[in-house]
This record gives sequence, C-alpha cells and structure tokens, in this order.
Amino acid sequence: MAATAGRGEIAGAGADQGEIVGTAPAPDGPVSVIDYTERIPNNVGLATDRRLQRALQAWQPKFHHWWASLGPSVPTRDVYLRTAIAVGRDGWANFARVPMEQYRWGIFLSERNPDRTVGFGQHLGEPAWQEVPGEYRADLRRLLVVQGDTEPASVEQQRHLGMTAPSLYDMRNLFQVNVEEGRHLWAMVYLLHAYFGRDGRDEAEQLLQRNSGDPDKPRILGAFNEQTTDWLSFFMFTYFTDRDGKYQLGTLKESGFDPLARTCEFMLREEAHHMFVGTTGVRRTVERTAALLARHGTDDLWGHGGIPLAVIQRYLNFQFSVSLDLFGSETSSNVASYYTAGLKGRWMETRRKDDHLLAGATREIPVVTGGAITTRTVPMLTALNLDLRDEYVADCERGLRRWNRELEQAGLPHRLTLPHEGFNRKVGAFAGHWVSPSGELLAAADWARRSADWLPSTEDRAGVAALMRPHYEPGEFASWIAPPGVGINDLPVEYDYVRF
Ligand code: BYC
Repeated sequence: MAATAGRGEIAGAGADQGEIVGTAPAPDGPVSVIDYTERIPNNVGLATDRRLQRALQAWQPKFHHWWASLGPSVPTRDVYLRTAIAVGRDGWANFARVPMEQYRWGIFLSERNPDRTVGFGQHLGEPAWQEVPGEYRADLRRLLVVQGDTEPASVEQQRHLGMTAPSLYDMRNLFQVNVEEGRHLWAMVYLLHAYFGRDGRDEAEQLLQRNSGDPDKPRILGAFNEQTTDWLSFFMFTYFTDRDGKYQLGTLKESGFDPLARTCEFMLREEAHHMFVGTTGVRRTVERTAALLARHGTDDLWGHGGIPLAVIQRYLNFQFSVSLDLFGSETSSNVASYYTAGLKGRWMETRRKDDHLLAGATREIPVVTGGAITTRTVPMLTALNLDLRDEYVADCERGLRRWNRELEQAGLPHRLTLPHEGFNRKVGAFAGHWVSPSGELLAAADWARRSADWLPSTEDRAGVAALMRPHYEPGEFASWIAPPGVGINDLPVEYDYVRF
C-alpha cells in the first residue's frame, strides 16, 4: 500500500541512521522518481543540459552561503526532516535525520500531462506552452521574481526563532518549513535559469541579494519586510501569510506556461505542511490560553505562563491585515492582463463553470468615498485580485472556527474574529483610510487613540517575548502552548526531533 504525504518511510536502518536514498515507497499512482545521485537532485533531466546544469551549479554555492549566513541561526547536529523523493500522487516524502547544512535542495516538477491545454484567457484551448511566449516574457519573469522573492524572505524573517522554540517538535516544524521555502526558491530559480537566459540568471542573483527588512535592498512585498518577532507571530505568519502563498501558487498552477504550472503544483503539496503548522500552532496556543482563562477567570495570563486572548487577537489582526495587502489592489490592470494572456488564472479555474474569458463580466468592489465605505461596479477582469482574496478570506474563516471551538469547549463566551478587510491596510481601496476591526471608518485622530487596542503594542510583544524560553528536552513544552495530539510521521510527541 502506498505511503501518503506526511507518512513517508524512513530509508536506511531506522529513524536514527536514515539517510536520503532509495526509491519511493511503493506508489499506487504514477510517479517520477527524483535522481539523488546528481549534485543538484532533480527530475528535470538536468544531466542532459550541460549549460543549464553548469549555471545552476554556479548558483548553488551562493545559495549555501546565503543559507549559512541568513538561514536558521541555532546550531544543530541533525533534524528529523522530510525530503521529496518522488513527485507522483503518492509516496513522495522520505523522513530521516539530516544535518541541516546537508539537506538536499533540488528541482522537482509535477509530472507533465502531454494533453494539457491553456484553461482561460485569449489562448483558451491551445496546447499549454513548453517555452515562454516572447510577448509574455517580461510579465512571466516578474511573476516568478515576486514569487521567488518571498521564499528566502520568510527564512530570513524566521532566522532566530530556533533559539526560543517551545519544544523540539515545534523546532523541527520550523526547520521543515525553512528548508521547504529554500526549495521553493530553487523552484523559481530553476525556471528563471532554464527559460529566461541571462536576465533570468541576473534575477536569480538578486533573489539572494535583497534581504528582509534591509533598508537599501528590501524584499519586494510589504509583509516580507516585517519582523517575525516570536513564535506567536510565526504561527500567525504560517497561518495567514503562507496561506496567501497557497492561493497565489493555486493561480500560478493554472498558468498556460506549463513548467510554471507543474512547479507550483508540486510546491502546493509542500505548502500543506506550512498550513498545518499555522493552524495547529495557533490552535494549541488558544487551547492553553482557554484552559488558563477558564481556571483563573481572568485574561491577565502573563503571571500564569499563558498569552492573553486579547493579545492573540491583536497578533491575528496584524497578520491578517498585512497578508490582505499581498493580494494587491482590488482593481488591477496587471491582473487583468495576466489573466487574458493565460499567465495567472483564478483559484480552482478549471472547476469554475463560466466561459473562462470574463470579457463582459462585472463585480462589485469596495471603495471609500464621501466619508463612507460603499461599492462600485468594475469589469471582473480587473477585480481578480479581489476574487482571489475572497477565496482566501473564506479559508481563513475555517481555521478561525477551529480555534473558537477550543474556547467553546472550555466553556468560555470569548471568540476570536477576523478584522474588517479595510482594517490596517497599506495597499488598495482602504490604503490611507482608518478603519476599525468592525468596519467603522474613523478620523485619523480616533485611529491614533484607539489603534493600540487593535494592534500588538510594545508591551504585548515584550510580554510574549518574556515567555519565549527554549525547551529543548524531548517531550517538554513551553507553558504557553499545549502539546500536539500526535507526533510527526507517527513518531511519539516525545521523540527527539532535533539533536544538538
Ligand atoms: N507590497 O496592480 P497591483 C508566498 C505593487 S506569498 C509591495 O494592485 P498586482 C509565501 C505591485 O507589484 C505569495 N508592493 O498589483 C508566503 C505593483 O507594482 P508595479 C507570493 C505591492 O500586480 C509565506 C503595484 O504595487 N506570490 O508564496 O495586480 C512564506 C500595483 O499593484 C504589494 C505572489 O504574490 C505589496 N503587498 O498584484 C513564503 C504571486 N502589492 O507592477 C512564501 C506573484 C502590490 O506597478 N505576484 N504591490 O511595479 C503577483 O501575482 C502580483 O505581483 C501581486 C500584486 C498579487 C503581488
């Protein structure tokens, strides 16, 4: 029987001596096995393209240098990590203890469907492109660069979190997320090198030269220059910001440019773990807070080793609002031309029951005019950023329901809520306006007076920081977070997932 993602087998003599070798666990779907004998593991036949191979091999030491200087800062002996060994539907993950610096980052594309056609826009029904159409070269390169830029940015933002991990289990999950973001960078760099010649190689260099928060060479998108100050921000980041990644990758997976679609399809499988880390990380934090709140009858939980629910809500407000900015403006001529050209589709494009052209379609978008939030009708094509954002918000609500169940089960009346879409926005219709979490349009002075109730304050961050003490004994967990129900890959929660 096939292993499924997240339950892959450990090659070698067991969890302790396992190494990343061997074939995929017997799959029941078609697989394409990744070649780990190559210096750059890949399933794209790199060995047959000497020029490309040489170019990527020249980039590889720069990547390793970047990882060593801006990747995880805690020194470890090895970490229990999963690595992709096959890209088919089943049996793609292999778990083993790996010294982090020896992690095998590689290039993995989902299998090619030779019958695939462009699913939307003016090229609807034409065979999917195996090369970059000349007229779309600049737009495609831009999409790859923006996507690629976020991946190393998040590793940089999370660099020091290992120092204060609430458990070895959580530390391992952090490192798993980090190595996979590193691999996603490889995914974009491969496409840049393989399909964009010299420009692509230059862009690949730049991806390592911009750095999160750097005043001179910042990362491209706003949220990736914010600091991930502590583990609560990390869980909120993996819940809200990685989820933007899931939705953006979902639209690029529909691309008419087939190598991009196949790349994103495989990235999305890895992304599922990042969603898991965010959903369960926040859930376990809320679980502990709910238990303490019920026991002590007060939300002033600092002295009891927990994070007040009001602080969790403020962290949530912040991360949700900066993640909404990542969708761009509600009306965008960029998104209209990406769609019409067949470069970037909608979420679940192929399942939508319309003409996939959207020429005459319209929709309402929010606008702020005359001191009020109203709507205006615009061509659907220009509103596709909002279409995607709506899908994202609906998904965010689902996680929130799970967190609120923890409060319900503890017999508490409190509930977490998503703030209004206009709250704390820097991009789009609400930028430059002051909107409360409940959607009230405020004067600047009112905002200045009240925003400390809605966004994490310096004191909140200091209180959370004071709780961030490392817990490096197997099975030990920090006071502010409940342990998970199960361990990784069926191992016990007490397993020593990271060794020093
Ligand atoms: N910050 O026409 P507009 C992930 C720029 S996360 C700064 O409304 P458009 C991950 C915009 O570039 C997913 N600038 O925007 C998560 C444009 O500039 P130009 C990353 C911004 O183009 C966690 C101008 O403002 N992938 O994978 O329709 C961990 C006008 O904007 C921002 C992608 O985003 C901002 N927030 O949409 C690891 C997919 N927003 O062209 C990884 C690729 C907008 O005038 N990117 N601007 O110079 C895209 O599809 C689009 O570029 C965007 C923006 C959705 C980002």
